[in-house]
Amino acid sequence: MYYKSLKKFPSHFLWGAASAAYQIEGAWNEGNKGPSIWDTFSKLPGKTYHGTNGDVAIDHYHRYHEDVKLMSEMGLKAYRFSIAWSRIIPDGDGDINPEGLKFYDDLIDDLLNHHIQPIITLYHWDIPQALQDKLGGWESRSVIDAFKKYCKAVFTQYGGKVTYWVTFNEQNVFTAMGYRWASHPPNITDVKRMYAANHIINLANATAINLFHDLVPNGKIGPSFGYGPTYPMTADPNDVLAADNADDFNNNWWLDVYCRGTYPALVMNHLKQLGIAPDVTEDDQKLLKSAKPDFLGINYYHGGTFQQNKIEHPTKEGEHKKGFSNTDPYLMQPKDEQAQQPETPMFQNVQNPYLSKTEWGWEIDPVGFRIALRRIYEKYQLPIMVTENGLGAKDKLENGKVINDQYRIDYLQTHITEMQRALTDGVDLLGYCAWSFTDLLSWLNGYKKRYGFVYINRDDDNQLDLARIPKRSFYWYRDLIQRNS
Ligand code: BGP
Repeated sequence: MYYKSLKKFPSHFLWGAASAAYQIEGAWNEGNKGPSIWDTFSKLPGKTYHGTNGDVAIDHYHRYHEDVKLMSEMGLKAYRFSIAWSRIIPDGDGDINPEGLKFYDDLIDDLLNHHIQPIITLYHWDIPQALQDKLGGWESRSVIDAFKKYCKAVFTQYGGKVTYWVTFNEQNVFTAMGYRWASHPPNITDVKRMYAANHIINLANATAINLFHDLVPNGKIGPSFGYGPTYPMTADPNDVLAADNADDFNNNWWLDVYCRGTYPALVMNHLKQLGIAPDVTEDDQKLLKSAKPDFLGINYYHGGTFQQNKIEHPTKEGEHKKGFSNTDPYLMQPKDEQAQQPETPMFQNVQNPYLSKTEWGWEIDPVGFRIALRRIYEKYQLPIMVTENGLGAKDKLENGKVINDQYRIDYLQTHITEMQRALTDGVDLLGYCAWSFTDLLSWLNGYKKRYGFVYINRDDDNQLDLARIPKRSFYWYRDLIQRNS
């Protein structure tokens, strides 16, 4: 497409930044808060980087006023944060905790007084530990009622003053990390259980959306999905097929349910054959169909490149006797292994030779951002809110007060330019929340992987003075917001 000039961002465009409760709040056992699964998991030996955890984090719980003041100095139009369920209902489904409600009331009022729109995430990975212990967390259908109770409490309390709400943050990420790779709580390695829990979370998502529409008729709600566009490694139709498969497994498996209320047929068929598909009842189908998000939240960091999986097992005659059923790559894996790794015959993830990477090996792909926004919008025709995008880097504090993070400015600048191209292409965009406003705890990488516009003076081992120091990118983003371009 050729344009004489790029379309301007609308005057109401929500330039924002994002965070999540566990990564910033600290005060993990204050204000009558109950423990969440992250409070417990982060203390298991060897699970997080150098044993880092969110006990103190960046102490936002006590310093939110200072943080909001900085947001206002920057001119932020929106701030996305999550509510810790275990502050509102410490044991998950019992009494509502007035102190928890008050904390977020004060934060929201402070934001509104500074003309910053709050965007609330209901669930950023921290189910109360009590529900994990009592019900088995997201593996039990009865957790849906508990989630509904929590949602009702916060919709009733804040629905009159907050327009934008996110249901679940990156369901694709926390189910895979939590139930398949045991690198997040609840520390499980079982693909069948992952698909089962994921289905229950879909039902909870639909329940929350329907409840919201009843209780907050003027509000807007949708899930935030961790999206990566899929590319074939070559024009070999087998690689194209592999990229399609990856798109189905990695993206459509969630997005189709959120936006259309149905699971993609091909993946479902594959999982059924392997005996690992979730149990979906007729009532479930009705519920999923009934819940329509008002917008889609998209977290974009990078996509993925795929090729046909050239399974390394030899394809000699008689191989099936040792557990291989055929020489077709789709059938030739040992059966139990295939049930644990259902994607293996479908695609293989490879490096993209055209892209550079961050210090943590994440591909840097601004054009992929435009591709992502266009593909999603074209397919689902829902307004999109970019709920996360940013660069994790090891920033250096110079002379005790300067952080020259030009690399972050370059990253954001190129991504925002591609977003503006997507806008010009016709994508309906509500806002852009950079990840993150301040530095914060990276779930598995501690405090040295920094994303913020504001440096926090602490490291992995020491809390230090937790001083807030605006980085160079802070002033750059402030100017961009002022110009609205
Ligand atoms: C997203 C999460 C965020 C944040 C971000 C950066 O997946 O929603 O909570 O952590 O990724 O990830 P990391 O801290 O692992 O670099």
